[in-house]
Amino acid sequence: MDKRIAESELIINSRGAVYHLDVRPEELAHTIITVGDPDRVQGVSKHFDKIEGKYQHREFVTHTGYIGNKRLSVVSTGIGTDNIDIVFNELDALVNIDFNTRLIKPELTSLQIVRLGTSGALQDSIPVDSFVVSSHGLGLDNLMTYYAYENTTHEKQLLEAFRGQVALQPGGPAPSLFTASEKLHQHFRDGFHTGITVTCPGFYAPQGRVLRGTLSNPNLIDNLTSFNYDHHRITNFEMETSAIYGMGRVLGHECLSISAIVANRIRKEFTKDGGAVVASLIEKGLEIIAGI
Ligand code: R1P
Ligand code: URA
Repeated sequence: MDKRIAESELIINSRGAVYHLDVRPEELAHTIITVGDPDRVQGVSKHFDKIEGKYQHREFVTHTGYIGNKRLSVVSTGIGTDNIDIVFNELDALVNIDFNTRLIKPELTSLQIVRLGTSGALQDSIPVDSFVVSSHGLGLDNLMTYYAYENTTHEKQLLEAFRGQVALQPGGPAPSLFTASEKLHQHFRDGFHTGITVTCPGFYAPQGRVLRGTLSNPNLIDNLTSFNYDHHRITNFEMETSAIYGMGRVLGHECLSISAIVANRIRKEFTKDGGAVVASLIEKGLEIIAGI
């Protein structure tokens, strides 16, 4: 069987770079920070001691450089799990597919990937301007239904409890759930809340926000907030984490998602200075990541 990956499946541009990211294999570090907002990339790379290269195509901005001897890339994903599908397949291709032969490399590389994002808290006890590490990503989008993967026994138990406790709208999503990389999570305990992060396919109705549209599932937030299984609670909402953890499972990368809490949906509060809390998350996150 021809194992060569065709030009239509893995698109490499005239620069020899992967299509959406416009990054070449040698331009990517093996420790990667992902951020949603393209402008946040510079907010991370300004802390680098040396910048080796800057690349951009569409909303995907990548800066690669060094903190001390540690080589890092920071990549913006834009918003949503559909973008995570693109970014993660291309990051994986950059390290695990030979761009000359178009064959999967015999020795695979496992990347370390940490998301530094923003999020809304679903517990009264998690105030704005605090930080949450996602112990699990629970997807209410449908991205992971397109991939084959195995859940652990504990993940299956959590999913079963979720299906029993949280009613979703008829014809709604098939929830997916994945655990954070323990190798990365162990470095992010002090100063972080920890819990299950729910990943939504939108910012408004999918996160229970009402402006002028009417919700099909008005009890969603209450049910998520009161979910409890084996001391696991849902701490927050955002739009990428479950796909990051899911794609990490499928492709064999170590992934962790950390969020600055900019909104508390229970107290109905919003941060007074989103820039400051994100800047503080970046500083704290980089200090830890540079030392791993
Ligand atoms: C919505 O405003 C966006 O903010 C959050 C959500 O996940 C979504 O991407 O994360 P970022 O600030 O990292 O983009
Ligand atoms: N990002 C989200 O997706 N939701 C919030 O409430 C805040 C940030």
